[in-house]
Amino acid sequence: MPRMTAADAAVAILDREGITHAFGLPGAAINPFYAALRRHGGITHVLARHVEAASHMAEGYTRVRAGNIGVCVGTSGPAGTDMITGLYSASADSIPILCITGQAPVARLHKEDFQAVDIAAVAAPLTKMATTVLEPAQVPGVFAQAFHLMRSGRPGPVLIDLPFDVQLAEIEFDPGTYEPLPVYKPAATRAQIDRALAMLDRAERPVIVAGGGIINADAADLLVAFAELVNVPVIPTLMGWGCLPDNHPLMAGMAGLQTAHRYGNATLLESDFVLGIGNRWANRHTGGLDTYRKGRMFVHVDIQPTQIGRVFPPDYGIVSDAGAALELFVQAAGERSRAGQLSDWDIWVKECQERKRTMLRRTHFDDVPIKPQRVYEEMNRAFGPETRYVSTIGLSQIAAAQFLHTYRPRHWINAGQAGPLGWTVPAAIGVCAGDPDATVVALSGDYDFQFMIEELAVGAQFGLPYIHVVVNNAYLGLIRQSQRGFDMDYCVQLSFDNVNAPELGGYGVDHVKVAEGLGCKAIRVFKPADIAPAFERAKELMAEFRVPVVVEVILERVTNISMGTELDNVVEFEELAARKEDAPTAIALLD
Ligand SMILES: Cc1ncc(C[n+]2csc(CCOP(=O)(O)OP(=O)(O)O)c2C)c(N)n1
Ligand SMILES: [Mg+2]
Repeated sequence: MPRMTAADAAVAILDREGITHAFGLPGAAINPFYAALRRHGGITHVLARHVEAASHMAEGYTRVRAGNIGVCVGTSGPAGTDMITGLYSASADSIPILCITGQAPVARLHKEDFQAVDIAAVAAPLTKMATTVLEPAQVPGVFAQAFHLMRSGRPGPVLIDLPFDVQLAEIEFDPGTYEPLPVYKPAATRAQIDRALAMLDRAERPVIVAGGGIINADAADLLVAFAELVNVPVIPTLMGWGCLPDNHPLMAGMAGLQTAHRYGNATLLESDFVLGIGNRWANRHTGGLDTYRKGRMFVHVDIQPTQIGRVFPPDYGIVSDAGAALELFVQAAGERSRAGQLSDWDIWVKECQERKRTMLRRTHFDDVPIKPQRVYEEMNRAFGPETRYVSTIGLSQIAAAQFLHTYRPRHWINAGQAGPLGWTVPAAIGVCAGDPDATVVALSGDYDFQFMIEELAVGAQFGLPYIHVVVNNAYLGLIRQSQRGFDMDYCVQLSFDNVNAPELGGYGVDHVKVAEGLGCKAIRVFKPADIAPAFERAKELMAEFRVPVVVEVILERVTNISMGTELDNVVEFEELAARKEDAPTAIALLD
């Protein structure tokens, strides 16, 4: 039996489980693990500049490809606590990441040791498992269990905390015969699917709400096949966006309070039946439940049994992996279709399409300073369907969801539920590491960008090029807008006269200089006509220098973006599109 340190065994298991990348930074308590990484030599390590960033890089890496699991590594004490936000974000969005931390030696855990914190207890509510391994011989079993848990049921993160002496202890372990544990995924039965289809059959105006579970299950093709077979419009959630292309005739728009389309909300409110697959009924999607539920019947398919009925009791619930359920939905609907037993919803589909064509928001403005809507219009023109967008939170993200287009699963990569500021730069770097050939375009408000701007250096150091669009209003824009309810504009201004950059006219931080200082390229734009050339130049710079390229767009300071508290009271602050010239990059044009 091969004898090796527990840290060597851990790294060997990472390899056997398909891990090729790790994001992190060393410290004294995790050095034995780094020594094992070095001896192994087969895992690419990306050195983050902040440990929280390493956890977000891991998340971006997981999200870009089915089967990926991002690994983040840090030392004891503050490194673990820094990664807590990443664990929260990953667990909230059902994304598996493995967080590995160093720890004080076992005998010193209760003796005021430097940087010894009970990280397993801190991480417990945010993970599927969080454990400090006290016995070296348990290390292989704990890692095997971690991968089993991350991949089984509703995916989510795991934390493994390794005391210094546990890492160094020698154990018997044979990597050659190591085998990943079987993965558990509940699957719907045919009887359950038939029951749901019978309920669907009685509906007059049905919709499918397609959640992120479909993307996690890598089942977007099955969703499209099923929707086409039954000819039922699809409303993706923010996490499900991209599971059918925005230009698909059955893409009815997103519904919600903020990240939604006018036509998506109108169609949801017109519907009388909702089949939710792999979704959570998150409140940013549903708004008030009375409005959301009124007059409609609900079927809910979810991989986690306890999700059924958690937000409201559905009329029928099915516990299933989204992919397993959709396979049966396609099979059963195919049989009904061949037997001529499917209802005809053609008129309803055409009504949904008409709403998609007519209920548009205006994007074409020529104002200086630039209105944000115009930026998204230019992005739609400049970036093709292969683009993987990465974003976090803010008016920037909300407007992006309203105006950008997504055509493929895993091409809208967003921290949907936790929305931690600072997520965007490191997540984009993780996406680039996970898919080096991808066209990656990140989008941040100025504040999100400033949170973890230092990570740009990681992109420059490791040759991970992407375009980062920064929409700068010198405001915590979303919070400024929500403070209207308190009749205040308090502690939300990012503007100041930068003594080194008077040309910024009071917009504060000189993002171009900071980005350049970190080894990246950067362009600043003040006028609408300069946005498109800036994007083209950014593509050239990215190709030439292989570093992140920032395009900063100086926006008007105050723009309120459409949002509301109920699906039927979303407030529009700008004039709506009246002619096709008002929204020239909308999917279905007004004419
Ligand atoms: C860690 C963290 N703190 C606070 C918030 C609350 N928050 C959400 S959006 C926002 C302002 C974002 O400003 P910016 O990135 O400039 O985007 P804008 O809304 O101006 O487009 C804040 C403070 C958060 N999401 N995350
Ligand atoms: Mg801002």
